[in-house]
Amino acid sequence: MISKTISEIFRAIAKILEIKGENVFRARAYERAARNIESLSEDIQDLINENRLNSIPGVGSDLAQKIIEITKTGKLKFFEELKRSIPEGLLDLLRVPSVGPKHAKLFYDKLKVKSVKELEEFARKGKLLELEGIKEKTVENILKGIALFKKGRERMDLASALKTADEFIKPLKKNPYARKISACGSLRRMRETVGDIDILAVSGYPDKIIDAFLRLPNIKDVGAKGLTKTSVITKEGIKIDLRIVEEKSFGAAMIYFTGSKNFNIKLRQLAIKKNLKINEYGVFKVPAVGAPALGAKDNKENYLCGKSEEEVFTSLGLQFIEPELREDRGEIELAARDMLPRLLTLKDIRGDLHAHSQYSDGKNSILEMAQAARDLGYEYLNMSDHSQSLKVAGGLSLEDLKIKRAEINKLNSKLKDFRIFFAAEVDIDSAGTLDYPDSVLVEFDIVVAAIHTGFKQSKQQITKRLVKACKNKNVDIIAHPTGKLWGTRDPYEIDFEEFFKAASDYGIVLEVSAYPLRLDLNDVNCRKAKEKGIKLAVSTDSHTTDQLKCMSLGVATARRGWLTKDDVINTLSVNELLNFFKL
Ligand code: DGT
Ligand code: CA
Ligand code: CA
Repeated sequence: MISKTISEIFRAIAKILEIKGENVFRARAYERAARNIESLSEDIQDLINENRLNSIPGVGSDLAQKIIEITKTGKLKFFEELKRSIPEGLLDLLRVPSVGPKHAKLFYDKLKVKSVKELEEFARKGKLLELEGIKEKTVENILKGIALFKKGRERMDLASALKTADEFIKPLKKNPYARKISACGSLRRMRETVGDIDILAVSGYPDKIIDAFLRLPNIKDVGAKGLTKTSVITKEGIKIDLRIVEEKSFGAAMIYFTGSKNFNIKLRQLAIKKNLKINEYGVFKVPAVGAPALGAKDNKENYLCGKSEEEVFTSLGLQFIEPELREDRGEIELAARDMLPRLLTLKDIRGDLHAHSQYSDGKNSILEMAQAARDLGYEYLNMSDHSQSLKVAGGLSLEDLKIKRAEINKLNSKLKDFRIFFAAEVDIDSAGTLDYPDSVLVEFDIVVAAIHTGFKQSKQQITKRLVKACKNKNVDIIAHPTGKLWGTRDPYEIDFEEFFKAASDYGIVLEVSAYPLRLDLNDVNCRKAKEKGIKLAVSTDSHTTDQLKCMSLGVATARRGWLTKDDVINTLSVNELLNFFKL
């Protein structure tokens, strides 16, 4: 996970530069590069090998050199020197999202705060309030930030977990002793956050697999080591559990180590009702009273099945339950009646309804974005650049819009079998007013509206803004509805009852953002929205051609929210979509 190390170093550099009062643009450039490296869907090593580092927005030749140095040595000389120029503990404080450089310096200078733990103590004891410019609200936000910081240490975001798992699974796949290998646990369920990574392998030679696993780079500590399992900690502090089973137990073990704890408990109860016993080794007949007790592993006589997940589910009288559903949220009951929904798949997706180009803060031209979308097999792309007031993100003026519209018209007349929609991601301001007047909004093919400021408003105020946006007859989609940004920002509070009612009443489509740090709406809210009859759009919010590939994360989130093809509008063909939006 070298990209994580790189983005952490860049982010730290940005903060130190800011504390030292250096050029803010330089600091921001590091911050921006960090953000984009973090959300890469490709392996950064591939980019280096193919000399494509400059395809990352914000990465020029200077940063490219630094990236190469970090991948080669794990460190950056420039950063090591920079660190020496500020007091130690200060850097840790800066990792707390709600603590900016100015405050960190203040706490350090006045209170000698040297760690996050100390900061939390001072905040709780009211000591921070004695400092100039620190109000109750500031302290409240700092405590929230600390909670977020701690949570971020305990669990990781899904995209990072997938990347790390891949680093370990890929080489093992090539190992001649490994017959099968797969991730399981919350990662296979595609949960929005992952605590630790669980990997399962089939092999007749578990010791060979364990040896090969322990020789992989990026391992810091070996926690436990047994004959058929081991546990390690990576250099980034991520725990990985590996277990090796026999072929005949693979399906049973996959179910056991994938299902959430509650799912597993339900399944076991169901087995008992059917006079069966299920564990990680297989499904077994329960011997009659008086017969010898059932051992866990080598009970050859009573073994019924366990090789594949399908046969285990069948033996319990269940339909196959997709990993994303295994949370004990009613799926087992439906599987028993053959009534599970047929979940959305990546193949069903025919276009992306939220993307940015160079017109606002994207890295690529409209044509490049369209070509990349077409390469993914899509039929359309919604070019939703930011609206005018969002200056930091290059929001488009009315004049810019005219030029953009002309360019899209020209491209559409040239591109065969592909349609670019003229759109905008229009800011919903703190009063719920949209950032372009209706006379402008009406000109767009599709209007995506979203909140980008005023996150700290009350639940009531935020809900009012969203409802007001729903009522605007030009709004089609509301993007990343809860504003959550993993590790940085908790979702703002919304009265979902009221918001969903408005979306449903006014036919507003809600986004399931596939952007790795968002996944918003999340699984639970997807399902609630669907139950209210709301349609959803699974979109990537891409700022580069590369990010278009993150669609799979949004699809996974939608699947966890029980969504089917019919619930999601970007499974429609161009013509069906034109019809849907009455274009
Ligand atoms: P995480 O790592 O916190 O994101 O969540 P999981 O679901 O990956 O949980 P983990 O790593 O503790 O365990 C991996 C799998 O093992 C989990 O999906 C279900 C199973 N499992 C864990 N603890 C128990 C348990 O106490 N009873 C049963 N039946 N299964 C368990
Ligand atoms: Ca796990
Ligand atoms: Ca585990």
